[in-house]
Amino acid sequence: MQTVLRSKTGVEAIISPNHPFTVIGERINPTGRKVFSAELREGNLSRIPLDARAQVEAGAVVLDVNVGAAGVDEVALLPVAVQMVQEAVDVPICIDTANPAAMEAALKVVRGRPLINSVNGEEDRLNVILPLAARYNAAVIGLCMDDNGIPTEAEGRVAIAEKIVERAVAFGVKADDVLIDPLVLTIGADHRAVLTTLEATRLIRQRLGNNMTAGASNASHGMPDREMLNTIFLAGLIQAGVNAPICNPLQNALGIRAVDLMLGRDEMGMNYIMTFRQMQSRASA
Ligand code: THG
Repeated sequence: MQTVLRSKTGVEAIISPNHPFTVIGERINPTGRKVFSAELREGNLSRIPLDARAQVEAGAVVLDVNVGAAGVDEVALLPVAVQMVQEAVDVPICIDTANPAAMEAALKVVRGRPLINSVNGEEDRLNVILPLAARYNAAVIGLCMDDNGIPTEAEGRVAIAEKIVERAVAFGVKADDVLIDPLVLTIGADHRAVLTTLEATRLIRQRLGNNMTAGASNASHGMPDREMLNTIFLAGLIQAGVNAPICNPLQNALGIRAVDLMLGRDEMGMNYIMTFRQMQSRASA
């Protein structure tokens, strides 16, 4: 199972179990960022190249681009944001929007081979997003929810994952190009929600074998010391089978390399040591 994404110049991000984990940087997203949200409403995108460079320096090898905030015209703004990111850095892009028209507008300007974030098991979504993935030769994230919502039991999420992969193949998207997202919910809303996510992750890894992503930082909203929770949770997700987490590399870069090292995927600890040295040299710069 191998998903290959490409940047504008052909730099590849290869997502595969047993490879070091692929860090998808989450920072270009207005969620919880009042100033950035206000800037987006005014059409001011000046923060985006800075966020792009900082995340790549910190170890992100793919960047998620999301401009979804109240009052923002995503169809107009998302393609501009995507172009700014690919001018600032040379990594593959993960296009993050729930708006199919904005998705297509971004697909038209993105160069290389992007990741579509996302489709889910809802009929409307499957029928609109999967043909886009096929037409633009993109990989796609499938969220484990459908017309009935998010299953509270792991088996329900596995069934949706299976359905998404089947439908993708029927539309001409290879199973290798479907990343499954078991869905991370907020711990503050349900203190047992993480258990379902981890169980679904293990089952999907065993039965389908697809590459997997997850938004690790979702769980910690509203809790103190989010950084601690995010890092510990990432370790659990990765051990269960997530190999391309969407996370904040400025906080989690060393934690992720630590998990790689513990799981025997970093020979002599070279990636861990290099990431540590880069962080040290940035701190003293
Ligand atoms: N799955 C998939 N895509 C996703 C998610 C997912 N995309 C969006 C989201 N979830 C992952 N991205 C984020 C981005 C930011 C935060 C959490 C998840 C976040 N932001 C801080 C906040 O809201 O408080 C703001 C940080 C700041 O102030 O700078 O926590 O699950 N496929």
